[in-house]
Amino acid sequence: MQNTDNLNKQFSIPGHIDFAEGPGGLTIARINNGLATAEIALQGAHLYSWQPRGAAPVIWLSQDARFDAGKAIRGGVPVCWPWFGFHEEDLKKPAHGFVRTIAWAVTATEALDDGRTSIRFTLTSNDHTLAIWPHAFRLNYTVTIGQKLDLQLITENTGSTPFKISEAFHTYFTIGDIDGIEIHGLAGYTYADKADDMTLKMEPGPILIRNEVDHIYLDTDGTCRIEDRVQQRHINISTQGSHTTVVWNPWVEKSIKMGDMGENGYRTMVCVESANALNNKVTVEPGRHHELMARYEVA
Ligand code: TA6
Repeated sequence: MQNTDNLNKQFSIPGHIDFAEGPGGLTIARINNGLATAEIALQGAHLYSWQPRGAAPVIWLSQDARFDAGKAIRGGVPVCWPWFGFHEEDLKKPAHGFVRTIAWAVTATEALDDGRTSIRFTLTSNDHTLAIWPHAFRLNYTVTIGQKLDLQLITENTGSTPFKISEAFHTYFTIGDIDGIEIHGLAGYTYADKADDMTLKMEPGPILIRNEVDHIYLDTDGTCRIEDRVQQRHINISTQGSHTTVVWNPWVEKSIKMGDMGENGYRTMVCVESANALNNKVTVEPGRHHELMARYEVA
């Protein structure tokens, strides 16, 4: 386990990135360059804050988020891997896979020529993961912070048999108010409605959210946009290697059940998740790799 002293010795870059003890005693990376600020917990390589200079925060974090060892942080960008949602055979296994609640290693940091900062997290299969999921893998997750936010998750199959994954950047975005947004770019796509027994439906136009929404859009090209009338901005989302897009807002009842969404938290957040799930699962052959990338930009 890397501690803040050896992380700072090996990977801190003045004017870009350093490491500290964050909320709940979790080790965090703090990025503060001329272009933006961000914070990422090493647990789950979980980015939970990103604010471009001159803009309001873009990534939402619940006021009641718990930063406990082994507990998923409510908000930010949970990395869901090697399965999205519940495990298909064993409901006792953690929802959204196991990588968002275990420690990743920092393996590189870089100050880029254009002023951005990148940090790479690596997670390699071990006895703990093999006991949950019997495949050898290496994950390299590179986060690049500037006026845009770039996420790149590379899955390598280091074993001798193919494996199939579903995955997502389960990103919580900050919005002015849930009544004041529309999500564009998913019209015409078929989605499975998780709040209605996974019934397949067609999205007719821009998405308005007036109750619980849990839509898994299939065969998408991953480009979409959140139009936020209250904050008078758009959040543009573009991807590579993603063929599923999930739109989720828990609304009132589900928020109360979840217990860590904060008072009326559902009103200031929406999840738009760049994923591969359901019939968009990805098979990775031995020795091969698969990339999932997303870029967020405020306009
Ligand atoms: O992506 C939407 C979803 O699958 C919802 O069904 C809800 O379960 C949400 O993820 C949050 O899941 P979590 O395990 O983080 O509470």
